[in-house]
Amino acid sequence: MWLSACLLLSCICQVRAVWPAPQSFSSGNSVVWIRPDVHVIYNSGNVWWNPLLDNFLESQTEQVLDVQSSYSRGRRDSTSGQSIVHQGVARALSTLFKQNLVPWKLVPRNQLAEFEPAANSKKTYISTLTISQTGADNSSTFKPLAGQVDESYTVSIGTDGAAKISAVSAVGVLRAMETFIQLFYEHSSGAGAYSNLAPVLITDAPKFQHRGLNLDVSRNWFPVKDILRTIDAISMNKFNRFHIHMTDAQSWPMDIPALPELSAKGAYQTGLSYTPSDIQKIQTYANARGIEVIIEFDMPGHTTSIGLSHPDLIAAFNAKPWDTYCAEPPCGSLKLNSPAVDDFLEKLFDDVLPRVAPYSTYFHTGGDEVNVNTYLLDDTVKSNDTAVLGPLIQKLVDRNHAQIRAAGLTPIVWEEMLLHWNLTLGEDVVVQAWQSDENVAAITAKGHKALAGNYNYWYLDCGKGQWLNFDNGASFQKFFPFPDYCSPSKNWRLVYSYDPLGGVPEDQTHLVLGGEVHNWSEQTDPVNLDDMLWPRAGAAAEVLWSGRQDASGQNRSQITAAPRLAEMRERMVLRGISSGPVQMVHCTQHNATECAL
Ligand SMILES: *[C@@H]1O[C@H](CO)[C@@H](O)[C@H](O)[C@H]1NC(C)=O
Ligand SMILES: *[C@@H]1O[C@H](CO)[C@@H](O)[C@H](O)[C@H]1NC(C)=O
Ligand SMILES: *[C@@H]1O[C@H](CO)[C@@H](O)[C@H](O)[C@H]1NC(C)=O
Ligand SMILES: *[C@@H]1O[C@H](CO)[C@@H](O)[C@H](O)[C@H]1NC(C)=O
Ligand SMILES: *[C@@H]1O[C@H](CO)[C@@H](O)[C@H](O)[C@H]1NC(C)=O
Ligand SMILES: CC(=O)N[C@H]1CO[C@H](CO)[C@@H](O)[C@@H]1O
Repeated sequence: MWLSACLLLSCICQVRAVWPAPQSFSSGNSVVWIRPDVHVIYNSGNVWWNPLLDNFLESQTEQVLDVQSSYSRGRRDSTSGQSIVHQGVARALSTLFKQNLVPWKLVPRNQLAEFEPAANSKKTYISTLTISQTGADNSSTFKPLAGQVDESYTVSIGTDGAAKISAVSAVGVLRAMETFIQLFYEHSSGAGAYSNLAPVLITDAPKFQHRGLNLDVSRNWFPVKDILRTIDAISMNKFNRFHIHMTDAQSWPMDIPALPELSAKGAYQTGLSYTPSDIQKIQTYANARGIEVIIEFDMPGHTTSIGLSHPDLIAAFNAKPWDTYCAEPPCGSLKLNSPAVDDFLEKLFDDVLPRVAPYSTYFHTGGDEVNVNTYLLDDTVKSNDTAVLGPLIQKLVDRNHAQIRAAGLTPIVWEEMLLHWNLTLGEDVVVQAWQSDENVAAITAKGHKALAGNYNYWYLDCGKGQWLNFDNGASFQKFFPFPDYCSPSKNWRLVYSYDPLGGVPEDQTHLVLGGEVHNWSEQTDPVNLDDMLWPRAGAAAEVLWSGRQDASGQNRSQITAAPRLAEMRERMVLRGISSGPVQMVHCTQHNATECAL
């Protein structure tokens, strides 16, 4: 009965599971169950723990593992990676047994019984999961430059219940575990967790080295718990970078012990700022999930919030009419020819960089949307002539980047610094594009490493309409019905259609490290955060991990992606992420084929 049902529905059995798509995935339709007391063997053959019976998870995950500080204390390389694997496997198995999916939404209505194996049948069990890590981890494993960590892995499950994972690095094991748990469903009778895909053989590695999500935490305030939940969600989708657009004109939400007045006066409200221990917790929490946090201090524009505590450093502070002096109110920019600004920056970076550097290898110094007219009001410059401003911006960026390098970090800048201001940047500097695909190509043409993320595809904030209010006069008519500058909303299909390499000549594609999907937060706060990011960021995650094209060179199709993304969305919801739906249940119950056009 089960066998014939499965043959009948064998396509359903085959196409489901695993987001983002592995590079190579073969599977059958045999059922294997997994024991809740499954033993995990890691490398040397010693059985480690049993995640549910000995309450390992409860005792371990609250404690945030500080892998980098254990490196700096000189512990053996393997020890730290081993703890990361230990915790990651425990978290994954806990998800498998406690937050797993009963797949009623994935099969036609009232056919779950035909899809599920009989609960009282004789069961083949996975009783041991064998994990082999073939390489040694080092301190770069958890804060790599692009290319320094091997995230590849294999997963196999035999029809006899033999389950094996192999990876070069601890991070590869984490990626493998995310894949492994997606191969299982929860039985509706409570009989346990099973996979109906055996034999499974997956060989996988990311297409791009830099797979990021950028969250703006200045325009609206996000408590640490929302940040940590977002790190959970991005790790489920195999992202490896979390870019925090930390500071902007509107607020300065980060405590700087050497300059306490910055957040005391610049945060939206006393206390709505990240303490050094919050930042360390965010970074170590991310490291333990194979993610590197990249903090951005945007400058010289987008710095008005500094003026709330240091009015002497900021030109055109809250200048009006704002649209003459900046892209978004309140206006304000660091003065460009002021020794006091240099002293301030020295002190700021001296405080922050040593605290960030143990867990991260990049620091983003911003540089977007510099408005020339702002410097007409800068008493140290009094000019909007780019021939005057260019060398001053070069000096500011050189100063910052020298200090960043001295702290062992690598700078990232927005594209304008290279493409608009024509700055001379170090070879190490990564340039982040946002305005067009042509600009990604222009960055690589200049020999720089680039990050893609064209706002026409990968800006998740677009399409909510204007946040400006218009009176009933001419501007009301002109802006009616009030779309924002990048309307319409970028739905997951559009996000999925984007190729980070689009427009980049073949001989320069190696310079595209990957890309980032962005959420500017003018209209996002903790209440709608998950729905703004998911499932759409997941669509970018698959492009970055699996590539826009599949193994045969064809563009990946929405029709085959939709059922998998819909399943992933269900799994994310069970894991505490309030993702919006991919489609209506009718489509998900029919493998999306009924909803194909
Ligand atoms: C499910 O979708 C895949 C991919 O489009 C298709 O090959 C398969 O025939 C579909 N199966 C069913 C049962 O509709
Ligand atoms: C760690 O190993 C990677 C891969 O072999 C290498 O690129 C990196 O430089 C190493 N880092 C350190 C600190 O040794
Ligand atoms: C520079 O300032 C002058 C007024 O001093 C103004 O006429 C001109 O439009 C400004 N240039 C730009 C590029 O905005
Ligand atoms: C940068 O170079 C481009 C191309 O030569 C030029 O069009 C542009 O005006 C330059 N920008 C500045 C700020 O000088
Ligand atoms: C594949 O997708 C890219 C955009 O990502 C598009 O430019 C190209 O035309 C597509 N190719 C085909 C054959 O549809
Ligand atoms: C790099 C970048 O995207 N800068 C700005 C572009 O527009 C958004 C939305 O208005 C701003 O929030 C960004 O600061």
